[in-house]
Amino acid sequence: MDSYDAAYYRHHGHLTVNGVFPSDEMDSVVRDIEQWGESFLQTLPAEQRSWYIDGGVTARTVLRKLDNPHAHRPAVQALARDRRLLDLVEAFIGPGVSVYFSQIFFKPPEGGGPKPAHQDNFYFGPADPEGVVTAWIALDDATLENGCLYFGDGTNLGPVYAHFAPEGEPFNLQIPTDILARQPMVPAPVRKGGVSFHHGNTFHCSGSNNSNKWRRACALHFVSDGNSFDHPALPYDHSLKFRVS
Ligand SMILES: O=C(O)CCC(=O)C(=O)O
Repeated sequence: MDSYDAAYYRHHGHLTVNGVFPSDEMDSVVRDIEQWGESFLQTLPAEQRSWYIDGGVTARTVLRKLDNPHAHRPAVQALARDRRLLDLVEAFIGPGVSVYFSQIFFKPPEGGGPKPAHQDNFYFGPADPEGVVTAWIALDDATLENGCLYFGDGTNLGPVYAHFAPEGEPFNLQIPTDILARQPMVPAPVRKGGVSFHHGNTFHCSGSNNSNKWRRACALHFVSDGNSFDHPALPYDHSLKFRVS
């Protein structure tokens, strides 16, 4: 990464880097998470279905997400420790990093639902907001049609706002509508094997999948050495924090 990219990230709060991983490596991660997803779905308790099942218009029951793949799947753990990725992560938050939380997002074809705008640092509540960067690894091409991410340019430089949750969805925390209305959101398409990075304060959301293609991604939420998480909005399992450099 050159100094222009690092400056772009500091100024805009996000950066897209294509070609970090080859396509065939993404295919093997997809095969692994598909297997995991099938067994997870079979044992998913009824009260957790609304959080994990996609709320889009898909006729089938499809998972929306899976949590903490870095703690459960060696294939994702290998991505988290991969130097091709860590060199970029460390350029943003310095050497000595851990994965604090991670997620697989499935966004199925023809109806995978949107993710409302939010700031990761409201969810995580870090002592040092600068020491949180998400590496969103594209397991498929992410496009305008299949629901790529959108970012609020420069919102990394502003505050973390108190989020609200819709009735019956306490986990679906989002930025208040009046604040969001003042903030243009710019699309950030990324090719399979590319990585979209965002600062923990950066407003981001994703659209619906209106295509016939999957839009799967693995988000690794990296944190700096010594950062602490004293006011998380949701319960996170600190024992799953995974030191990678
Ligand atoms: O992939 C998505 O739709 C949402 C991603 C996200 O919110 C994140 O990576 O922090």
